[in-house]
Amino acid sequence: MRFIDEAKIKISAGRGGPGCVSFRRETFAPRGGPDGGEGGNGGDLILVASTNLTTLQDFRFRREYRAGNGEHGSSTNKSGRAGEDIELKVPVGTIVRNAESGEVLFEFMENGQSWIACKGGRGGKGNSHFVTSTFQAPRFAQPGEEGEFREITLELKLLADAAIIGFPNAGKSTLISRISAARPKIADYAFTTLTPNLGVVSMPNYQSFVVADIPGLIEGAHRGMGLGHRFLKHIERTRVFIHLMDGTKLLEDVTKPGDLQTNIDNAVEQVVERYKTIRNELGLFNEALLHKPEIVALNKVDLFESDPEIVERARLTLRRRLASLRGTHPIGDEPYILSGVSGRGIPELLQAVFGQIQEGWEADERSRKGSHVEIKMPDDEGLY
Ligand SMILES: Nc1nc2c(ncn2[C@@H]2O[C@H](COP(=O)(O)OP(=O)(O)OP(=O)(O)O)[C@@H](O)[C@H]2O)c(=O)[nH]1
Ligand SMILES: [Mg+2]
Repeated sequence: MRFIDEAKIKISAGRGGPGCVSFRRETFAPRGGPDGGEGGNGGDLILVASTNLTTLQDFRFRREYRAGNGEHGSSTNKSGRAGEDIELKVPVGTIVRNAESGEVLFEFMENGQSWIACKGGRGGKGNSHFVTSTFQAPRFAQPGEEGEFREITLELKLLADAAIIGFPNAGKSTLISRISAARPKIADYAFTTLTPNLGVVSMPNYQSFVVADIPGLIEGAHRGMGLGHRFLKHIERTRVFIHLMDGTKLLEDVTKPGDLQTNIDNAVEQVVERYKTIRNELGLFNEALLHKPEIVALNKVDLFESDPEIVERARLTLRRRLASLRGTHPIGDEPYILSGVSGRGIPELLQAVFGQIQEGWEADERSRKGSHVEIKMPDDEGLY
């Protein structure tokens, strides 16, 4: 399935049905009064968020949607039938904008949330409505109102709690397939992943969070190099990044002849350079991304499983180097040691990630409570 995250569509509600002009004509009431009923209301055009959708691709082929028109009113004061509503499903995380001005009209943040994007026109009143004591036989009725019309753009930003980021080939897709039911393609070439993948990670006590595997980022991503640019916006709403560093190069370097620590220092330096490249791209895309919690992990350590000393030395060196960059990111100086293949370090990583997510949830809760004003009501005795 293609991942479509933008669409421009024209939507309109239904027109109200016209009111009816009619007079009662019956055998024993030859000059009966007006009995024209009102027209039915036009249908509404409603957008509804659904977690079953993950892209806006349904809107790629069809770009115009119109709810049903209300029907004419008829004699004997019968109202016309209302026009049918149309419900368009959009993925959770969709932002609706006025196509012309760019103004945000609505944001869908929860499953099942709905918004009437275009209100149907009201049905016109029939002639019976206009009868007064001095005006007994109106020969007119009201036309139905036009329904609302809008041209809108839909923009999808994934609502994941955590995003896995890193250079191409860092092992992001391998990790998401290990920790969730997502099964993206995995291969040993760059840009295997072309669109983000979402997965749900189960935690103890029936808790869970949503993680996104983002296509690889490279230098210039913020300008559109590689695939990064199009997908960077999807990480804007996540609470925490899992920044994966590929340990393969480290293995190559430490097995070279020469002093082991010098080799490790050099190898770690290269890992850190790549790390800085990605941080730089994040900041150039949106400065706010630099202030999000980030958990750093040195991946593919199964490659040197046979030599625990190398792993530990690499970890300490990396830790020291990241600490020296402190200030550019909040908690990145404690690198995790990881293998998406053997599973090493995954429980600890998930614990740390979930801890950050929970902190974010709690902060949201506090700010919700903060804006809540409690109004005291007198008790039975009228006392406060
Ligand atoms: N030894 C080892 N290899 C790994 C590990 N994780 C991933 N790989 C390999 O690294 C290669 C890239 O893995 P992917 O999971 O596709 O990497 P990615 O980061 O999603 O790559 P892109 O989608 O291209 O950005 C594959 O050949 C994987 O088998 C790991 O923990 N250990
Ligand atoms: Mg991938």
